[in-house]
Amino acid sequence: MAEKHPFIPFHLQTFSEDKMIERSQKMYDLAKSRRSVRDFSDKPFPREILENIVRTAGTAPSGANKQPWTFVIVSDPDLKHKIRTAAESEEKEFYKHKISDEWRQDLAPLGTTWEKAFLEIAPYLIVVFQQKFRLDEHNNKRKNYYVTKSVGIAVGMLIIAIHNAGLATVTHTPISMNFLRDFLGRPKSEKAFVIMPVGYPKEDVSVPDIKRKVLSEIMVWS
Ligand code: IYR
Repeated sequence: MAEKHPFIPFHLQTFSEDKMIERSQKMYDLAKSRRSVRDFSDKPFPREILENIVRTAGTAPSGANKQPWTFVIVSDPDLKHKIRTAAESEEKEFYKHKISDEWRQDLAPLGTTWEKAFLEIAPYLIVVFQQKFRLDEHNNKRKNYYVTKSVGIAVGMLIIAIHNAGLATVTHTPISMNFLRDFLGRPKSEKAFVIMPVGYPKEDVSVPDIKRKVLSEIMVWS
C-alpha cells in the first residue's frame, strides 16, 4: 500500500473584494488580447523564458498528480525542417483528400492551408507529449489517469504563459503526429499531443477577424 502523502499548511493569498474584481478583470484583459498566430518572425528570445513557460504548464493539476506530460523543445533547424516536411505531408493529405465539406467550410474563415512554414520559421517548437503510461524502475507498466484532460489543461496554461511573456503561438495538430515520437526519440509510452511554435509574430502580422462568444452564450446560472 502506498503511504498517504503528508499534508502541509497551504496559505492562499487573498485580496479585498475590490482587488479580486480588479485582478479577475486584468486576467480577462490579458486572455482576450491573445490570438493564435501562424506567421512568425525568426527573432530569437532567451531560453529562460521557455523554461518559465514550461514550468508554469508543469503546475497544472493532473490525475493522481502523475504529471503525465513531456515538453520537447526543438530549435535545431534540420530537425524543424524534418518536422515541417512530415507535418506538411500529413496536412496535404488532409486538405486534399480527408477533409469533409463541412470541415472545409468551417476552416475557411481561418484561411489555413497545408503549408506550415511556421514550423521552420519560429525559433522554437514545443512538442507536447502525453505519457499514456509510465515504466517504473523495474520496467513494469504503471498507470496514468485522465491523461488527455491533464495534458489539455497543461497546454491551456502553456498558452496563457506564452502570451503573458509577450510571445505568440498556435496549437498545431496534424491528423497523424506519430512521426514525432521517432523524430524526437521519445519512448513508446508517449504520444504526441500538439506542436506549438513559439516566437514573436512576423512584423505587421494579421489574424482572421473572428469573434468570441459573449458571456450569455457560454455561461448558464442554474
Ligand atoms: N490540423 C490542420 C487543420 C485544422 C483543423 C482545425 I479543427 C483548426 O481549428 C485549424 C486547422 C491545420 O493545422 O491546418
